[in-house]
Amino acid sequence: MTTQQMLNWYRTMLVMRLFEEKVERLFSDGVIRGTTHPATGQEAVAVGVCSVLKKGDYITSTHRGHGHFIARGGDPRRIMAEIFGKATGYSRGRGGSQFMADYRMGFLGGNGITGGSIPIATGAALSAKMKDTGKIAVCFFGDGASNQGTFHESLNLAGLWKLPVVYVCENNLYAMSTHVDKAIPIPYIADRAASYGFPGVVVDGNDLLAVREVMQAACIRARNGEGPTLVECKTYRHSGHSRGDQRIYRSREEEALWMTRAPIRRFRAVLIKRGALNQENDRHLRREARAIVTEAVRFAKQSPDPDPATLEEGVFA
Ligand SMILES: Cc1ncc(C[n+]2csc(CCOP(=O)(O)OP(=O)(O)O)c2C)c(N)n1
Repeated sequence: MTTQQMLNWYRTMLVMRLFEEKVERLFSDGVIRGTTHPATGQEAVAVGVCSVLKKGDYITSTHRGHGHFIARGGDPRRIMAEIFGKATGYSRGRGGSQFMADYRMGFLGGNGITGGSIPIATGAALSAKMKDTGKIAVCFFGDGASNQGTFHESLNLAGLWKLPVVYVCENNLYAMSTHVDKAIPIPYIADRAASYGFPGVVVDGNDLLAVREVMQAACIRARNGEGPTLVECKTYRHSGHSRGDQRIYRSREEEALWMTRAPIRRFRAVLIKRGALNQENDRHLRREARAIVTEAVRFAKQSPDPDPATLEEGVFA
């Protein structure tokens, strides 16, 4: 782990945060339509997880996936263009916020169906095993998704067949407005892995280096043919579930408490303590991150709309 790598992770978290804040503003200003699910506050999970992956490894994402894509090395310009519905977007403007993918880089897509990407990652891991490609699959999903049947069916098969997959549960305490304690009768989602014969680990999801450490062990297991791991990352989304959510189901005190554990500020403190970050390079990295997001918006705005003549392309019936 070099200083440069750590600074790159820090900058990626800044880009994720500024990107989400920008998207929220563009929606509330009516520049882009539809809805969006920001992942502000969950940056350390995405960056920590992606920091240990190899080129070609598979990822599946969720309805809250802009940051997953950015952390995996997706081009923020094309991610923004997709949210704008433009032809230059990752899904040629047809998917929008929740449905962007790039198969060439192994990013198998976000998913508007809660838990919908869990069997996709499991299938990708099965293909990697059958073809002996050495690739692994990583699957992001929320605490709510871990109550879906598809979660249990997927984990059962992955455990049975010892598939090279890491299940990453971003436990941000809420599924829309439902607190996890009202939905799950056990304290740790990670414990669910025991039913399927593989380890489950709980980690502080707001601590980038802790996430990385746990993921490193899980990926080694997967690559060695020892099978899956379920990693439960305890985290918190700073914003509402989606645009327009007034957050009446949780207290401002709870939010303030979690702000003290905010992942970017925490990682910044680590970098300062290690002598890697000072006022000057911090300002420089922030400026760079802002420029990346500004350029993404410029690119998206100037990109063409999809050609109506291509309307039926990619439509299967
Ligand atoms: C099968 C299905 N059921 C319900 C919904 C509506 N829905 C959208 S997001 C969401 C909550 C998901 O919560 P969680 O998995 O914890 O992810 P988070 O939003 O916290 O990231 C629900 C219920 C859906 N999209 N798909």
